[in-house]
Amino acid sequence: LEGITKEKTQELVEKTLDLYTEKARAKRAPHMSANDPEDSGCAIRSNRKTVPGVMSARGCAYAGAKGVVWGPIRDMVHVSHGPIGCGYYSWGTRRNLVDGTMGVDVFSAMQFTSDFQERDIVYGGDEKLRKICDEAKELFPLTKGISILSECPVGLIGDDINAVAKNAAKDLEIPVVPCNCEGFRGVSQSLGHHISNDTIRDHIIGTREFAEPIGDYDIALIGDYNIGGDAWASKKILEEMGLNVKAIWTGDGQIEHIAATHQVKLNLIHCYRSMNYMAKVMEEKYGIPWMEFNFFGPTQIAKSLREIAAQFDDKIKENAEKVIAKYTEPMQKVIDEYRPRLEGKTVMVFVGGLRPRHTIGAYEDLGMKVIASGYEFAHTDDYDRTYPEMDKGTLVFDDASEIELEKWVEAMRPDLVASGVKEKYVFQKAGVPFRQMHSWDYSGPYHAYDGFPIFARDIDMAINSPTWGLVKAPF
Ligand code: CFM
Repeated sequence: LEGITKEKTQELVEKTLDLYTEKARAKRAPHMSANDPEDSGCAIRSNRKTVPGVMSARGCAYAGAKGVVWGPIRDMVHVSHGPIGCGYYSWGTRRNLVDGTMGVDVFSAMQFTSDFQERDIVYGGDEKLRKICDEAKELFPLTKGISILSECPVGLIGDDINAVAKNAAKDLEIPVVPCNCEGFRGVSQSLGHHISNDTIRDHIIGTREFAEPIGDYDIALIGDYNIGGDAWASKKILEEMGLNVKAIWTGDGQIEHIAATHQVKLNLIHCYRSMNYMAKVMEEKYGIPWMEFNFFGPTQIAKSLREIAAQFDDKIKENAEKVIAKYTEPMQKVIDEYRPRLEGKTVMVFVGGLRPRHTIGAYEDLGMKVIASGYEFAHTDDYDRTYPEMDKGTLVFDDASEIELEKWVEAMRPDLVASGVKEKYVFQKAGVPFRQMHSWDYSGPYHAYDGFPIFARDIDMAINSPTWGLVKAPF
Protein backbone atom coordinates (compact mmCIF):
# COMPACT_ATOMS: atom_id res chain seq x y z
CA LEU A 1 0.00 0.00 0.00
CA GLU A 2 1.55 3.18 -1.20
CA GLY A 3 2.36 5.76 1.46
CA ILE A 4 0.86 3.78 4.34
CA THR A 5 3.32 2.58 6.95
CA LYS A 6 2.96 1.43 10.51
CA GLU A 7 5.02 4.40 11.71
CA LYS A 8 2.96 6.98 9.83
CA THR A 9 -0.31 5.52 11.01
CA GLN A 10 0.92 5.36 14.59
CA GLU A 11 1.94 9.01 14.28
CA LEU A 12 -1.60 9.84 13.12
CA VAL A 13 -3.01 7.95 16.11
CA GLU A 14 -0.82 10.03 18.48
CA LYS A 15 -1.85 13.27 16.79
CA THR A 16 -5.51 12.30 17.07
CA LEU A 17 -5.15 11.54 20.77
CA ASP A 18 -3.65 15.02 21.26
CA LEU A 19 -7.21 16.31 20.81
CA TYR A 20 -8.14 14.95 24.20
CA THR A 21 -7.52 15.77 27.83
CA GLU A 22 -5.01 13.51 29.52
CA LYS A 23 -7.69 11.37 31.10
CA ALA A 24 -9.69 10.91 27.90
CA ARG A 25 -6.49 10.25 25.99
CA ALA A 26 -5.55 7.40 28.31
CA LYS A 27 -8.98 5.87 27.82
CA ARG A 28 -9.11 6.19 24.03
CA ALA A 29 -5.50 5.22 23.25
CA PRO A 30 -5.97 1.42 23.50
CA HIS A 31 -8.89 1.58 21.01
CA MET A 32 -6.87 2.51 17.91
CA SER A 33 -3.70 1.17 16.37
CA ALA A 34 -1.70 0.63 13.21
CA ASN A 35 -2.35 -2.92 12.09
CA ASP A 36 0.39 -5.51 12.15
CA PRO A 37 -0.86 -8.97 11.26
CA GLU A 38 2.34 -10.57 12.59
CA ASP A 39 2.39 -8.77 15.90
CA SER A 40 -0.38 -9.72 18.30
CA GLY A 41 0.79 -6.85 20.51
CA CYS A 42 -1.37 -4.42 18.51
CA ALA A 43 -4.54 -5.87 20.08
CA ILE A 44 -7.33 -3.30 20.19
CA ARG A 45 -9.31 -2.85 23.38
CA SER A 46 -13.04 -3.29 22.75
CA ASN A 47 -16.48 -3.80 24.27
CA ARG A 48 -15.84 -1.07 26.87
CA LYS A 49 -17.98 1.81 28.04
CA THR A 50 -17.84 4.84 25.75
CA VAL A 51 -15.92 7.76 27.26
CA PRO A 52 -18.57 10.17 28.59
CA GLY A 53 -18.81 13.34 26.54
CA VAL A 54 -17.27 11.72 23.47
CA MET A 55 -19.75 11.31 20.63
CA SER A 56 -20.26 7.65 19.78
CA ALA A 57 -22.14 5.94 16.96
CA ARG A 58 -23.25 3.07 19.18
CA GLY A 59 -26.77 1.90 19.91
CA CYS A 60 -28.18 0.35 23.08
CA ALA A 61 -29.23 -3.11 24.28
CA TYR A 62 -32.85 -2.45 23.31
CA ALA A 63 -31.70 -1.60 19.77
CA GLY A 64 -29.78 -4.87 19.60
CA ALA A 65 -32.84 -6.81 20.74
CA LYS A 66 -35.73 -5.03 19.03
CA GLY A 67 -34.00 -3.78 15.92
CA VAL A 68 -31.56 -6.59 15.26
CA VAL A 69 -32.55 -10.01 16.61
CA TRP A 70 -36.31 -10.00 17.31
CA GLY A 71 -37.64 -7.33 14.94
CA PRO A 72 -36.99 -9.22 11.67
CA ILE A 73 -39.08 -12.24 12.75
CA ARG A 74 -42.02 -11.57 10.50
CA ASP A 75 -44.91 -13.54 11.98
CA MET A 76 -44.74 -12.24 15.55
CA VAL A 77 -45.97 -9.02 17.11
CA HIS A 78 -42.99 -7.22 18.66
CA VAL A 79 -43.96 -4.86 21.45
CA SER A 80 -41.67 -1.95 22.31
CA HIS A 81 -42.49 -1.73 25.98
CA GLY A 82 -41.97 1.73 27.44
CA PRO A 83 -42.12 5.35 26.20
CA ILE A 84 -42.90 5.84 22.54
CA GLY A 85 -39.57 7.16 21.24
CA CYS A 86 -37.65 3.88 21.28
CA GLY A 87 -40.36 2.17 19.25
CA TYR A 88 -40.58 5.04 16.83
CA TYR A 89 -36.84 5.25 16.17
CA SER A 90 -36.50 1.50 15.67
CA TRP A 91 -39.41 1.43 13.24
CA GLY A 92 -38.39 0.14 9.81
CA THR A 93 -35.01 1.88 9.66
CA ARG A 94 -32.93 -1.28 9.24
CA ARG A 95 -34.63 -2.42 6.02
CA ASN A 96 -34.96 -6.06 7.07
CA LEU A 97 -37.32 -7.14 4.28
CA VAL A 98 -40.10 -9.72 4.65
CA ASP A 99 -42.51 -11.76 2.56
CA GLY A 100 -46.21 -12.16 3.28
CA THR A 101 -49.28 -10.01 3.85
CA MET A 102 -48.73 -7.14 6.25
CA GLY A 103 -51.22 -7.08 9.10
CA VAL A 104 -52.51 -10.55 8.27
CA ASP A 105 -49.66 -13.00 8.71
CA VAL A 106 -46.74 -10.54 8.83
CA PHE A 107 -46.32 -7.75 11.37
CA SER A 108 -42.71 -6.65 11.14
CA ALA A 109 -43.36 -3.25 9.52
CA MET A 110 -45.97 -2.32 12.11
CA GLN A 111 -45.15 -0.53 15.33
CA PHE A 112 -46.55 -1.87 18.60
CA THR A 113 -45.76 0.20 21.67
CA SER A 114 -47.12 0.59 25.18
CA ASP A 115 -46.52 4.36 24.90
CA PHE A 116 -45.65 4.84 28.59
CA GLN A 117 -46.99 7.95 30.29
CA GLU A 118 -46.10 9.36 33.71
CA ARG A 119 -48.94 7.31 35.17
CA ASP A 120 -47.32 4.08 33.99
CA ILE A 121 -43.96 5.06 35.47
CA VAL A 122 -45.58 5.77 38.83
CA TYR A 123 -48.08 2.90 39.03
CA GLY A 124 -46.36 0.37 36.78
CA GLY A 125 -47.11 -0.81 33.25
CA ASP A 126 -47.88 -4.50 33.81
CA GLU A 127 -51.65 -4.20 33.37
CA LYS A 128 -51.23 -2.17 30.23
CA LEU A 129 -48.80 -4.73 28.86
CA ARG A 130 -51.26 -7.54 29.44
CA LYS A 131 -53.96 -5.54 27.67
CA ILE A 132 -51.65 -5.02 24.68
CA CYS A 133 -51.00 -8.77 24.45
CA ASP A 134 -54.74 -9.49 24.51
CA GLU A 135 -55.48 -6.81 21.93
CA ALA A 136 -52.66 -7.93 19.64
CA LYS A 137 -54.02 -11.47 19.60
CA GLU A 138 -57.57 -10.23 19.05
CA LEU A 139 -56.68 -7.82 16.23
CA PHE A 140 -54.17 -10.16 14.59
CA PRO A 141 -55.35 -13.70 15.24
CA LEU A 142 -52.70 -15.19 12.93
CA THR A 143 -49.81 -13.88 14.99
CA LYS A 144 -47.52 -16.76 15.92
CA GLY A 145 -46.27 -15.09 19.08
CA ILE A 146 -45.48 -11.87 20.88
CA SER A 147 -42.11 -10.54 21.96
CA ILE A 148 -41.87 -7.94 24.72
CA LEU A 149 -38.82 -5.73 24.34
CA SER A 150 -38.22 -3.68 27.49
CA GLU A 151 -37.09 -0.10 27.26
CA CYS A 152 -35.08 1.55 30.08
CA PRO A 153 -37.90 2.63 32.45
CA VAL A 154 -39.35 -0.88 32.67
CA GLY A 155 -36.22 -2.17 34.39
CA LEU A 156 -35.81 0.98 36.46
CA ILE A 157 -39.30 0.79 37.99
CA GLY A 158 -39.03 -2.98 38.44
CA ASP A 159 -42.05 -4.12 36.40
CA ASP A 160 -42.34 -7.90 36.15
CA ILE A 161 -42.74 -8.49 32.41
CA ASN A 162 -41.77 -12.13 32.93
CA ALA A 163 -44.89 -12.84 34.99
CA VAL A 164 -47.12 -10.97 32.51
CA ALA A 165 -45.61 -12.92 29.61
CA LYS A 166 -46.06 -16.25 31.37
CA ASN A 167 -49.75 -15.65 32.07
CA ALA A 168 -50.45 -14.18 28.63
CA ALA A 169 -48.77 -17.14 26.93
CA LYS A 170 -50.94 -19.54 28.88
CA ASP A 171 -54.20 -17.70 28.20
CA LEU A 172 -53.55 -16.79 24.57
CA GLU A 173 -51.88 -20.13 23.71
CA ILE A 174 -49.00 -18.56 21.78
CA PRO A 175 -45.41 -17.92 22.83
CA VAL A 176 -45.10 -14.59 24.65
CA VAL A 177 -41.42 -13.90 25.16
CA PRO A 178 -40.18 -11.39 27.74
CA CYS A 179 -36.86 -9.86 26.76
CA ASN A 180 -35.20 -7.81 29.51
CA CYS A 181 -33.17 -5.73 27.10
CA GLU A 182 -33.37 -2.33 28.80
CA GLY A 183 -31.15 0.13 26.96
CA PHE A 184 -28.98 0.89 29.99
CA ARG A 185 -27.68 -2.67 30.14
CA GLY A 186 -24.12 -3.18 28.91
CA VAL A 187 -22.11 -0.81 26.75
CA SER A 188 -23.72 -1.15 23.31
CA GLN A 189 -26.31 -3.02 21.24
CA SER A 190 -24.05 -6.07 21.55
CA LEU A 191 -25.50 -7.05 24.92
CA GLY A 192 -28.97 -6.79 23.36
CA HIS A 193 -27.93 -9.47 20.87
CA HIS A 194 -26.71 -11.68 23.69
CA ILE A 195 -29.84 -11.19 25.84
CA SER A 196 -32.02 -11.94 22.79
CA ASN A 197 -30.06 -15.08 22.00
CA ASP A 198 -30.58 -16.15 25.61
CA THR A 199 -34.35 -15.56 25.42
CA ILE A 200 -34.56 -17.62 22.21
CA ARG A 201 -32.63 -20.31 24.06
CA ASP A 202 -34.94 -20.18 27.08
CA HIS A 203 -38.33 -19.72 25.40
CA ILE A 204 -38.19 -20.82 21.75
CA ILE A 205 -35.54 -23.29 20.64
CA GLY A 206 -36.64 -26.91 20.85
CA THR A 207 -40.34 -26.13 21.36
CA ARG A 208 -41.35 -27.21 17.83
CA GLU A 209 -40.35 -29.77 15.24
CA PHE A 210 -40.33 -29.38 11.46
CA ALA A 211 -43.43 -30.80 9.72
CA GLU A 212 -41.35 -32.99 7.37
CA PRO A 213 -38.72 -35.48 8.49
CA ILE A 214 -35.24 -33.97 8.63
CA GLY A 215 -32.78 -34.72 5.81
CA ASP A 216 -29.00 -34.83 5.49
CA TYR A 217 -28.84 -31.51 3.66
CA ASP A 218 -31.00 -29.54 6.06
CA ILE A 219 -29.24 -26.49 7.42
CA ALA A 220 -30.02 -23.19 9.13
CA LEU A 221 -28.83 -19.78 8.03
CA ILE A 222 -27.86 -17.91 11.19
CA GLY A 223 -27.10 -14.19 11.43
CA ASP A 224 -28.56 -13.02 8.13
CA TYR A 225 -31.18 -10.34 8.66
CA ASN A 226 -32.32 -9.91 5.07
CA ILE A 227 -31.19 -6.30 4.85
CA GLY A 228 -32.33 -5.17 1.39
CA GLY A 229 -33.01 -8.85 0.57
CA ASP A 230 -29.61 -10.27 1.64
CA ALA A 231 -30.98 -13.49 3.09
CA TRP A 232 -32.97 -14.24 -0.05
CA ALA A 233 -29.80 -13.90 -2.15
CA SER A 234 -27.86 -16.13 0.27
CA LYS A 235 -30.60 -18.76 0.47
CA LYS A 236 -30.81 -18.92 -3.30
CA ILE A 237 -27.24 -20.09 -3.88
CA LEU A 238 -27.21 -22.43 -0.87
CA GLU A 239 -30.29 -24.12 -2.35
CA GLU A 240 -28.73 -24.14 -5.81
CA MET A 241 -25.95 -26.27 -4.36
CA GLY A 242 -28.50 -28.72 -2.98
CA LEU A 243 -28.84 -27.65 0.65
CA ASN A 244 -32.22 -26.97 2.26
CA VAL A 245 -32.41 -23.77 4.28
CA LYS A 246 -34.89 -24.80 6.96
CA ALA A 247 -34.71 -21.66 9.07
CA ILE A 248 -33.28 -18.17 8.84
CA TRP A 249 -32.21 -16.31 11.97
CA THR A 250 -33.84 -13.95 11.81
CA GLY A 251 -34.19 -12.19 8.43
CA ASP A 252 -37.68 -12.80 6.97
CA GLY A 253 -37.84 -15.18 9.93
CA GLN A 254 -40.64 -17.48 10.98
CA ILE A 255 -40.81 -18.34 14.65
CA GLU A 256 -41.90 -21.95 14.20
CA HIS A 257 -38.90 -22.63 11.94
CA ILE A 258 -36.56 -20.94 14.40
CA ALA A 259 -38.06 -23.05 17.19
CA ALA A 260 -37.24 -26.26 15.29
CA THR A 261 -33.66 -25.34 14.37
CA HIS A 262 -32.34 -27.84 16.92
CA GLN A 263 -33.09 -30.50 14.27
CA VAL A 264 -30.82 -29.22 11.46
CA LYS A 265 -27.52 -30.83 10.47
CA LEU A 266 -25.37 -27.69 10.29
CA ASN A 267 -25.62 -24.08 11.36
CA LEU A 268 -24.11 -21.62 8.90
CA ILE A 269 -23.30 -18.37 10.63
CA HIS A 270 -22.83 -15.13 8.71
CA CYS A 271 -23.02 -12.49 11.42
CA TYR A 272 -20.81 -14.11 14.04
CA ARG A 273 -21.00 -11.11 16.35
CA SER A 274 -24.75 -11.12 16.90
CA MET A 275 -25.43 -14.86 16.94
CA ASN A 276 -22.33 -16.84 17.92
CA TYR A 277 -24.00 -17.40 21.31
CA MET A 278 -26.85 -19.48 19.87
CA ALA A 279 -24.58 -21.42 17.52
CA LYS A 280 -22.53 -22.43 20.56
CA VAL A 281 -25.63 -23.30 22.60
CA MET A 282 -26.98 -25.53 19.81
CA GLU A 283 -23.62 -27.21 19.51
CA GLU A 284 -23.41 -27.95 23.23
CA LYS A 285 -27.05 -28.89 23.73
CA TYR A 286 -27.94 -30.63 20.47
CA GLY A 287 -24.54 -31.46 18.94
CA ILE A 288 -25.12 -29.31 15.85
CA PRO A 289 -21.83 -28.23 14.25
CA TRP A 290 -21.53 -24.64 13.05
CA MET A 291 -19.23 -22.73 10.76
CA GLU A 292 -18.68 -19.13 9.75
CA PHE A 293 -18.81 -18.04 6.11
CA ASN A 294 -18.67 -14.85 4.05
CA PHE A 295 -20.96 -14.03 1.11
CA PHE A 296 -19.51 -10.59 0.21
CA GLY A 297 -17.85 -10.54 -3.24
CA PRO A 298 -17.16 -13.46 -5.62
CA THR A 299 -13.76 -14.40 -4.12
CA GLN A 300 -15.14 -14.89 -0.62
CA ILE A 301 -18.37 -16.46 -1.91
CA ALA A 302 -16.48 -19.16 -3.87
CA LYS A 303 -14.19 -19.83 -0.90
CA SER A 304 -17.18 -20.12 1.43
CA LEU A 305 -19.20 -22.35 -0.91
CA ARG A 306 -16.25 -24.78 -1.05
CA GLU A 307 -15.80 -24.73 2.73
CA ILE A 308 -19.51 -25.33 3.26
CA ALA A 309 -19.55 -28.14 0.66
CA ALA A 310 -16.60 -29.79 2.42
CA GLN A 311 -18.97 -30.55 5.32
CA PHE A 312 -21.11 -32.70 3.01
CA ASP A 313 -20.80 -35.53 0.48
CA ASP A 314 -19.46 -35.55 -3.10
CA LYS A 315 -22.82 -34.60 -4.57
CA ILE A 316 -22.85 -31.30 -2.70
CA LYS A 317 -19.16 -30.74 -3.45
CA GLU A 318 -19.82 -31.17 -7.19
CA ASN A 319 -22.87 -28.92 -6.96
CA ALA A 320 -20.79 -26.22 -5.29
CA GLU A 321 -18.34 -26.29 -8.20
CA LYS A 322 -21.25 -26.06 -10.64
CA VAL A 323 -22.69 -23.05 -8.82
CA ILE A 324 -19.28 -21.33 -8.78
CA ALA A 325 -18.81 -22.09 -12.50
CA LYS A 326 -22.28 -20.83 -13.38
CA TYR A 327 -21.61 -17.44 -11.80
CA THR A 328 -17.97 -17.00 -12.82
CA GLU A 329 -18.74 -15.31 -16.13
CA PRO A 330 -21.45 -12.91 -14.92
CA MET A 331 -19.24 -11.91 -11.98
CA GLN A 332 -16.26 -11.37 -14.29
CA LYS A 333 -18.46 -9.10 -16.41
CA VAL A 334 -19.22 -6.99 -13.35
CA ILE A 335 -15.51 -6.81 -12.49
CA ASP A 336 -14.58 -5.92 -16.08
CA GLU A 337 -17.10 -3.09 -16.06
CA TYR A 338 -16.31 -1.52 -12.69
CA ARG A 339 -12.74 -2.45 -11.79
CA PRO A 340 -11.12 -0.05 -14.28
CA ARG A 341 -13.12 2.79 -12.68
CA LEU A 342 -12.30 1.76 -9.10
CA GLU A 343 -8.78 0.29 -9.28
CA GLY A 344 -6.53 1.65 -6.54
CA LYS A 345 -9.30 3.55 -4.74
CA THR A 346 -9.19 3.45 -0.94
CA VAL A 347 -11.91 2.99 1.69
CA MET A 348 -12.42 3.71 5.36
CA VAL A 349 -15.00 1.38 6.90
CA PHE A 350 -16.79 1.97 10.21
CA VAL A 351 -19.81 -0.24 10.89
CA GLY A 352 -21.18 -2.48 13.66
CA GLY A 353 -19.78 -5.89 14.47
CA LEU A 354 -19.26 -7.88 11.27
CA ARG A 355 -19.12 -5.85 8.08
CA PRO A 356 -15.84 -4.02 8.84
CA ARG A 357 -14.07 -7.32 8.17
CA HIS A 358 -16.56 -9.21 6.02
CA THR A 359 -16.81 -6.61 3.24
CA ILE A 360 -13.03 -6.26 2.72
CA GLY A 361 -12.92 -8.98 0.02
CA ALA A 362 -15.74 -7.39 -1.97
CA TYR A 363 -13.81 -4.10 -2.22
CA GLU A 364 -10.70 -6.04 -3.19
CA ASP A 365 -12.61 -7.81 -5.97
CA LEU A 366 -13.17 -4.31 -7.38
CA GLY A 367 -9.47 -3.43 -7.11
CA MET A 368 -9.94 -1.28 -4.02
CA LYS A 369 -8.11 -1.28 -0.68
CA VAL A 370 -9.47 -0.89 2.83
CA ILE A 371 -6.97 1.43 4.55
CA ALA A 372 -8.87 1.87 7.81
CA SER A 373 -11.52 -0.27 9.44
CA GLY A 374 -13.33 -0.08 12.73
CA TYR A 375 -16.25 -1.47 14.67
CA GLU A 376 -18.85 0.17 16.83
CA PHE A 377 -19.25 -2.72 19.25
CA ALA A 378 -17.07 -5.69 18.27
CA HIS A 379 -15.33 -7.92 20.82
CA THR A 380 -11.79 -9.33 20.96
CA ASP A 381 -12.73 -12.37 18.84
CA ASP A 382 -13.87 -10.04 16.05
CA TYR A 383 -10.63 -8.07 16.10
CA ASP A 384 -8.63 -11.31 16.06
CA ARG A 385 -10.48 -12.17 12.83
CA THR A 386 -9.78 -8.71 11.41
CA TYR A 387 -6.00 -8.21 11.74
CA PRO A 388 -5.11 -10.88 9.16
CA GLU A 389 -7.57 -9.38 6.62
CA MET A 390 -5.97 -5.92 6.76
CA ASP A 391 -2.57 -4.86 5.41
CA LYS A 392 0.28 -3.87 7.68
CA GLY A 393 0.12 -0.21 8.65
CA THR A 394 -3.60 0.23 8.01
CA LEU A 395 -5.65 1.73 10.82
CA VAL A 396 -7.83 -0.52 13.02
CA PHE A 397 -10.11 1.12 15.56
CA ASP A 398 -12.95 0.64 18.04
CA ASP A 399 -15.99 2.82 18.94
CA ALA A 400 -14.57 5.87 17.19
CA SER A 401 -15.86 9.34 17.98
CA GLU A 402 -16.91 11.76 15.25
CA ILE A 403 -13.84 13.95 15.75
CA GLU A 404 -11.49 10.98 15.45
CA LEU A 405 -13.15 9.92 12.20
CA GLU A 406 -12.85 13.44 10.84
CA LYS A 407 -9.15 13.61 11.70
CA TRP A 408 -8.45 10.26 10.05
CA VAL A 409 -10.37 11.07 6.90
CA GLU A 410 -8.59 14.43 6.67
CA ALA A 411 -5.18 12.76 7.00
CA MET A 412 -5.71 9.52 5.06
CA ARG A 413 -8.00 10.97 2.37
CA PRO A 414 -9.88 7.75 1.53
CA ASP A 415 -11.80 7.77 -1.76
CA LEU A 416 -14.83 6.39 0.06
CA VAL A 417 -16.16 6.33 3.60
CA ALA A 418 -18.45 3.38 4.27
CA SER A 419 -20.29 3.92 7.54
CA GLY A 420 -23.62 4.88 9.11
CA VAL A 421 -26.23 7.58 8.76
CA LYS A 422 -24.75 9.64 11.61
CA GLU A 423 -21.51 9.88 9.61
CA LYS A 424 -22.96 10.24 6.14
CA TYR A 425 -23.66 13.96 5.88
CA VAL A 426 -20.53 15.02 7.75
CA PHE A 427 -18.36 13.43 5.07
CA GLN A 428 -20.53 14.23 2.07
CA LYS A 429 -20.44 17.89 3.08
CA ALA A 430 -16.66 17.59 3.30
CA GLY A 431 -16.68 16.39 -0.31
CA VAL A 432 -15.88 12.76 0.48
CA PRO A 433 -17.89 10.04 -1.30
CA PHE A 434 -19.94 8.00 1.16
CA ARG A 435 -22.06 4.84 1.32
CA GLN A 436 -24.33 4.04 4.24
CA MET A 437 -23.34 0.46 4.96
CA HIS A 438 -25.97 -0.52 7.54
CA SER A 439 -29.17 -0.31 5.47
CA TRP A 440 -27.15 -0.41 2.20
CA ASP A 441 -28.26 3.17 1.60
CA TYR A 442 -31.76 2.11 0.49
CA SER A 443 -30.18 -0.38 -1.94
CA GLY A 444 -29.19 -4.03 -1.70
CA PRO A 445 -29.02 -6.92 -1.51
CA TYR A 446 -25.22 -6.99 -1.20
CA HIS A 447 -24.94 -10.65 -0.19
CA ALA A 448 -24.11 -13.52 -2.56
CA TYR A 449 -24.03 -13.48 -6.37
CA ASP A 450 -27.22 -11.43 -6.66
CA GLY A 451 -25.72 -8.82 -4.37
CA PHE A 452 -22.28 -8.21 -5.88
CA PRO A 453 -23.43 -6.47 -9.12
CA ILE A 454 -25.52 -4.10 -7.00
CA PHE A 455 -22.65 -3.48 -4.58
CA ALA A 456 -20.27 -2.75 -7.48
CA ARG A 457 -22.73 -0.37 -9.16
CA ASP A 458 -23.36 1.49 -5.88
CA ILE A 459 -19.68 1.90 -5.02
CA ASP A 460 -18.95 3.19 -8.53
CA MET A 461 -21.92 5.53 -8.34
CA ALA A 462 -20.72 6.92 -5.00
CA ILE A 463 -17.08 7.41 -5.95
CA ASN A 464 -17.35 8.44 -9.59
CA SER A 465 -20.35 10.73 -9.38
CA PRO A 466 -19.60 14.02 -11.19
CA THR A 467 -21.17 15.79 -8.20
CA TRP A 468 -17.87 15.69 -6.31
CA GLY A 469 -16.34 18.06 -8.82
CA LEU A 470 -18.90 20.67 -7.75
CA VAL A 471 -18.34 20.41 -4.00
CA LYS A 472 -15.73 22.60 -2.38
CA ALA A 473 -14.28 20.67 0.53
CA PRO A 474 -13.08 22.57 3.60
CA PHE A 475 -9.78 20.65 3.43
FE1 CFM B 1 -24.28 -8.26 12.46
FE2 CFM B 1 -25.83 -6.89 11.07
FE3 CFM B 1 -23.35 -6.14 11.67
FE4 CFM B 1 -25.19 -6.24 13.63
FE5 CFM B 1 -26.01 -3.69 13.37
FE6 CFM B 1 -26.68 -4.31 10.82
FE7 CFM B 1 -24.16 -3.66 11.45
MO1 CFM B 1 -26.08 -1.83 11.54
S1 CFM B 1 -26.37 -7.80 12.92
S2 CFM B 1 -23.14 -6.83 13.63
S3 CFM B 1 -26.11 -4.88 15.13
S4 CFM B 1 -24.00 -7.64 10.36
S5 CFM B 1 -27.78 -3.21 12.28
S6 CFM B 1 -27.38 -6.10 9.78
S7 CFM B 1 -25.32 -3.08 9.78
S8 CFM B 1 -24.44 -2.29 13.07
S9 CFM B 1 -22.14 -4.53 10.99
